Amino acid sequence: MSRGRASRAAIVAGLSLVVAACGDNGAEFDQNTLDPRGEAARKIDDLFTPFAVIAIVVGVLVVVAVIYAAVRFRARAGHPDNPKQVHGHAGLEIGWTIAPAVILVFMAVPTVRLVFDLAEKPKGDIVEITVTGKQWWWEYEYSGDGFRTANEMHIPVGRPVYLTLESDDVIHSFWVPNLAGKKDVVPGRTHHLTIEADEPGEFLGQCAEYCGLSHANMRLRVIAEPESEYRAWVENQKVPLQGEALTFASDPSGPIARYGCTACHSLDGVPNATARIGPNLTHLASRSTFAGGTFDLTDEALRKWIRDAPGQKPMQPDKNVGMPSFKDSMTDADLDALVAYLLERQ
Ligand SMILES: [Cu+2]
Repeated sequence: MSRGRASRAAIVAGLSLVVAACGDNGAEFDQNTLDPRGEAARKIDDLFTPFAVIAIVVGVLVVVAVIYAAVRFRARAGHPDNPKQVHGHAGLEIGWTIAPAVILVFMAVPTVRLVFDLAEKPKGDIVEITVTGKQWWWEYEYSGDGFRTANEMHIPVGRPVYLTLESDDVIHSFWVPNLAGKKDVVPGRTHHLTIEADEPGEFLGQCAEYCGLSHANMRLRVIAEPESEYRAWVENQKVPLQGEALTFASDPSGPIARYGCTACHSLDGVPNATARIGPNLTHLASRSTFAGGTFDLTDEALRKWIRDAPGQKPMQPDKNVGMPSFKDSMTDADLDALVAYLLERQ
């Protein structure tokens, strides 16, 4: 293969890898900040697009000028053709200092205005959710309704959702590109972010700040629903365990007690089962994914996970980060009972 062909092949291979990264994730909207589906994201996009045009125009002008100068004034035998020297030319110096400064001020004013605008707490009929970043999943507390869930956030369409962002361990970053900008989630600090969706749909998000081994497996979904469906979901989440499920989960000789599940996980309604190290499992069956949005919630995936979570997703149980492995300690019968309980009995 000639060198030209080889480099063309390399470029095509590289580009196809990049394009392959934009695969189908099962959600309707793949993380695309250029496809705004809510007010905050749209305001950012409305600022970004004209600025991108300005940047492209400036960039093209500079590149064309550089190429022109390089070609026009290149060294040629017998042709000195030196350009006229302009060093110290006051008019030019002032001109090329002021022109970029004017462009920058023109861009800075709306940018700063939007930064303050987006930071403001929305008024009216809003939803408030406290988001806690954890290695490696997201906890959502619907404080007004008194329940906690994980990774999949339900929001009502057309209502601003004011998020309070906190971290339990290291720095994370909350980002749902179709709905809003990115906001860091920093231990010891409280940040806020407003998201809002124009239409029903499932919007993908991702932790956007490297936070350890399973950073790439710290995904999230925002599920925007019409008000009535959202309310129905909230009412369902508020219901604690009852009946057979409560009996199973509270049984002091049952698998949940024997494997110490409630040392890390909450089970609403079960006495003392309020730990927040791992996700609240009360309504796990109502979610479509688990483990930080890493796996679809299926019988097989859940089985593998409970058996040996660190084998499924890089974690550090030796440092008390993530779920331990039960591969040598859990019986098949217990595993069957736990999976059936988590998937069916709720
Ligand atoms: Cu991260």
